Amino acid sequence: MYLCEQTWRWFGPNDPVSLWDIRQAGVNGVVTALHHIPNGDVWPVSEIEKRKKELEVAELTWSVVESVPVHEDIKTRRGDFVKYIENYKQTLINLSHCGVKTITYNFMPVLDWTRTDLAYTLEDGSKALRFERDAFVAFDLFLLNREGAFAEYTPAEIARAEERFKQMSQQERDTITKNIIAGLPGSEESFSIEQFRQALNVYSGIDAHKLRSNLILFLKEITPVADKFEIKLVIHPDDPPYSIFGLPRILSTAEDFEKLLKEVPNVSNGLCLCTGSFGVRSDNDLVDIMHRFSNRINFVHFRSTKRDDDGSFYEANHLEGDVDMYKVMKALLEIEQKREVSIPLRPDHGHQICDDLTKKSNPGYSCIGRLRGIAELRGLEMGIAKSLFSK
Ligand code: DNO
Repeated sequence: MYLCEQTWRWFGPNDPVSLWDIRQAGVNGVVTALHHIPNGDVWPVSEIEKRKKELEVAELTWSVVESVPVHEDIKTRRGDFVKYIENYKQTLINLSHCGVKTITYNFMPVLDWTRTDLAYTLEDGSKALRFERDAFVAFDLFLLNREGAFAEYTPAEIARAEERFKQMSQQERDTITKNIIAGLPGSEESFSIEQFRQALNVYSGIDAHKLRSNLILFLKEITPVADKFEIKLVIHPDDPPYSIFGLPRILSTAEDFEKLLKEVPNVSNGLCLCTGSFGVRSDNDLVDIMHRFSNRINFVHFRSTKRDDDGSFYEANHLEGDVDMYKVMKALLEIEQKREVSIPLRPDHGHQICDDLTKKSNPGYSCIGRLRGIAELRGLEMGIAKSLFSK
């Protein structure tokens, strides 16, 4: 019987959650990255080995890299993109030499994942991450003052955002600004308002078609290397899965990934199925995505979101919200039996609960909240696996 490989994200030595905490969560595999290496530089073998040794102290192994960031010059195919693609290839080779073979990346322009509220209080007193559409539009229109932004929203959205903006204290305005542009964990980029405006401007001539073709050109260069070294590249979907700030988004639906496969059928071209990111769209059928790309899914983020009617959502407990975790887990286990592999999964994000509420942690990456998540998922997995597959 093939079960998932249980993993946990760790941000390196500065992560308030220790490696022993991770061991005690009942996990063996770690998802980590060399966050201290500037975006675009080659990851040297010595640094990769050093990280592996750090993990070994707690008898943990490096299962998945999340992420090797893709430099903005590669996404825009400007500036030093040729050099950065070569560096990317070398990083893949170095990781492979060290036995680290599953590599996550994303192709979201300028910003990685985005939330407006990092401490949304739920009824039971726990805190969750939230994307509030009105607050987001208010930021875009009245704090960022992005050129052309008014034309992208409906009159009703503008009116609601105006109202929302008026109600905000200066402190709330500052917090929203920071939440959106100062960089969430793992995003590797952080901007001031002025830098952010400039970064957006770089995309003025780049629509979804162009961005997609830049991604395809990038994949055509790196997948032969990945194939040769038996690396699994897994692209992380857009979060949230639609355009923000007028920027193109090209990995928000199953069709988006299908387009990549059509152009780049190489075996290393895979998907990180993030149920929380895809799940924000009601037109994404997660079980269908799971089966449709069964040979391409090589990493899974389990997380559930609860949608509002207006495009807002908050992160729910792992077994609640809009994602049917039972069906998703069942589909994943079926794929694993068919492929005869264990696919790494991690509990993506968690609430701040119990002692998390009084401690400092990376937003979304508290210890006890994620422990609740992995414990629930592990129980779900065992229940399904034993009832369906044990002889
Ligand atoms: C959020 C994460 C993202 C993700 C990267 C993948 O918690 O899912 O930071 O790791 O976008 O490249």
